[in-house]
Amino acid sequence: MCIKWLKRIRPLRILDGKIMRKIALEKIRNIGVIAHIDAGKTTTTERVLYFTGKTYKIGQVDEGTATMDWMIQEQERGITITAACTTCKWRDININIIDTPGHVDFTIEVERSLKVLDGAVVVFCGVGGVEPQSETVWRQADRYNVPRIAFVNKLDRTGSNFLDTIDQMHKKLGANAAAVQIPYYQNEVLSGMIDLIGKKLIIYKDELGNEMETKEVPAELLSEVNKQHDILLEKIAEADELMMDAFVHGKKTDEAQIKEAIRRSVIANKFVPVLCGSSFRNKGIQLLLDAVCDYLPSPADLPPIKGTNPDTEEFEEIIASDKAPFCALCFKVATDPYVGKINYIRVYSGSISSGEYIYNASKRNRERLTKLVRMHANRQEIIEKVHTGDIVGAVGLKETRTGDTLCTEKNPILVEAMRFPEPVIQQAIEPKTKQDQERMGMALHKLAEEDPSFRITYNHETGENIISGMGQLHLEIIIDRIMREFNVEAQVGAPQVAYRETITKKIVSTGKFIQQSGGHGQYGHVVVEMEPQEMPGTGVTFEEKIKSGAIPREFIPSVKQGIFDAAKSGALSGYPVTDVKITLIDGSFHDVDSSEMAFKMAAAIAFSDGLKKANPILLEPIMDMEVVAPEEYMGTVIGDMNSRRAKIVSINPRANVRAIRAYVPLAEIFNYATVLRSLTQGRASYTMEPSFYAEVPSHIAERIISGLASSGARKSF
Ligand SMILES: Nc1nc2c(ncn2[C@@H]2O[C@H](COP(=O)(O)OP(=O)(O)OP(=O)(O)O)[C@@H](O)[C@H]2O)c(=O)[nH]1
Ligand SMILES: [Mg+2]
Repeated sequence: MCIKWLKRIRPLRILDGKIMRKIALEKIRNIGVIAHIDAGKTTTTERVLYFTGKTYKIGQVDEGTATMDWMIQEQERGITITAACTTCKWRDININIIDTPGHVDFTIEVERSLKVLDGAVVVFCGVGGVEPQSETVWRQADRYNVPRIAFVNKLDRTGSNFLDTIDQMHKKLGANAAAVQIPYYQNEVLSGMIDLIGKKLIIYKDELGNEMETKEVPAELLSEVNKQHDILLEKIAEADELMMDAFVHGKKTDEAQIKEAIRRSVIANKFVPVLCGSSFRNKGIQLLLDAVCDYLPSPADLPPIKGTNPDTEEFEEIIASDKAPFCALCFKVATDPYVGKINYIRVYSGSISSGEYIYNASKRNRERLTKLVRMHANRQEIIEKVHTGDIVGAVGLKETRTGDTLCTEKNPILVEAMRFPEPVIQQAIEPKTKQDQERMGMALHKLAEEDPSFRITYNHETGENIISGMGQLHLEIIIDRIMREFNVEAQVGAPQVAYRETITKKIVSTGKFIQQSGGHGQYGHVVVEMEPQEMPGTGVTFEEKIKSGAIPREFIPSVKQGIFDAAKSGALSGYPVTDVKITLIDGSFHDVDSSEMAFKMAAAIAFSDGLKKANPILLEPIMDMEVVAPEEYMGTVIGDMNSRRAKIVSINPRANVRAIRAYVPLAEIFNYATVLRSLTQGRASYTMEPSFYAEVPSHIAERIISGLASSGARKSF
């Protein structure tokens, strides 16, 4: 009897020595926490870990004890830098959470997280409302079609306004959002919330938020609650047919029906329920967790993702099922001091065990998975097997990089790659000694592998290593890591703008690489059309329209390679070239002397010569900037902005301050934090993010090209 029973509950997998059964797909939620900087993402995630029993003590961002902000640089600065994953359980649902950074310099972390997540909790600050970076992450979530719920945080603070934040979500984000709760204050202290679906009051009984009591809605609030309840139903009806039908025909809907309608419309990405609370005061987290389970999709609820078969180049659907062939996407690479390189993967279909071989369809090679780990911020738990829907760490994959698809050799598939932002700022870095040079080489390689928005180049003219990234803070953190983690002493130049070059005229250019003086010669000849891209931001593209075999097919990839190599350095000042459309239209070859190398060289010559003829210009990054300052400083701040070539877009009142939105060239706002502090006695704040590239005015371009505007003071570390 006993043996039989034991057999029946045979474990399907072992987790760190503990017996665990495989989790049904419907019981999984893969969610991200996204928001403007400082909105309270990490504070909220720490509370989630506490209330789900994952941690026994609440981690505090301000004390540097947050589990999710584990990097020393995060703890010192009180900000999140790297997206951290963890897993917890609420009710019978397993939740994989990724806490993302809000600072725009680390936008790649949001981008890669949204790529693999099934749903998101968007946190808003109840005082700041919909801040610029909230708009950015919202647009990112739109791009990946990620269903979301909203949590308006910091409602304990004076000046916070829950309903106004929802109003801003309508106006600034165009979101079909409505409150499913409203905050409840007693003597101006946030003490609970009123659930608008069931129309009941939930009061917190203790500071830690462990005890809650459900009560009737106080009579004086009934009319407001009824009004908000009706608005909620109306908004859901806009997104859900069944609800619309009930609404139009005046049918009564019960609590369960309303919740089902919310779930359907959230998964369809047509509605955003808005919750409220204060993570710092431990209010609203349990209800947020309920909403994550009730409304956000499981991997089974979403339509299958599409991939391309690399052999046939045809689209194929990847079915979320353990029975389907294995397919996963590597979305992050990190180096752990003990485990070594960890590839974070999201499994879209099938399952795999440690020790098995996988096929990297992006690199077209086989690699062995030596270990599988479940990530808890920077800690790992060893697991034997991963299943569809899981987000885990894989160890042992030497060649696999961010964006690579892992699958089986029999069923190769490529999941659409993610977008990596272009760096806007660069800095020279020189090691002090020979030993430092070796260590720095290793450090730069490892860091670039972890972070696709960080690039390394070598300036042949000056003999300097140049590091490029998304902003001053990004490079500051990279330099700090090079010094501390890799023990490198280095000198760094002042941060400089990463300019770009482009062309303004359509031309035809010819490139010849012909050497025929005795022995085996070289013969490459290409004719290309070069024109400005219609859409800025498209980058350099290559198309081939060769007629009647003027260039044999086998040499076309070399032509493309030659062009992309040459595009790394422009005609004016050697900055990378962007937004040029190249069409290969003609050329010729020699039966014996033509080689891949000869065509690569010929293409590079055609491109470089063409650039000079096509009226090249210099482009600079323009930042979308918001300065929030008290009314009395408006004149000073605007005056200063005007002296920085800023174009002011809007000035809006916000609570008791004003928000100025402007486009400013990055070159004009280095170290703006210090400037703004002294202009406003520390009473203003600002955020900015790269928005687009624009032509540098000619008098400034001349100075940059002649080298006058780009010398930077050296800093030594
Ligand atoms: N008063 C109040 N302060 C809060 C609340 N939630 C977070 N904070 C504070 O806001 C600051 C930022 O909180 P974080 O949790 O680090 O914010 P974040 O969104 O993770 O920030 P980044 O990851 O750097 O973008 C900290 O000082 C928190 O203590 C809240 O509900 N009320
Ligand atoms: Mg954070």
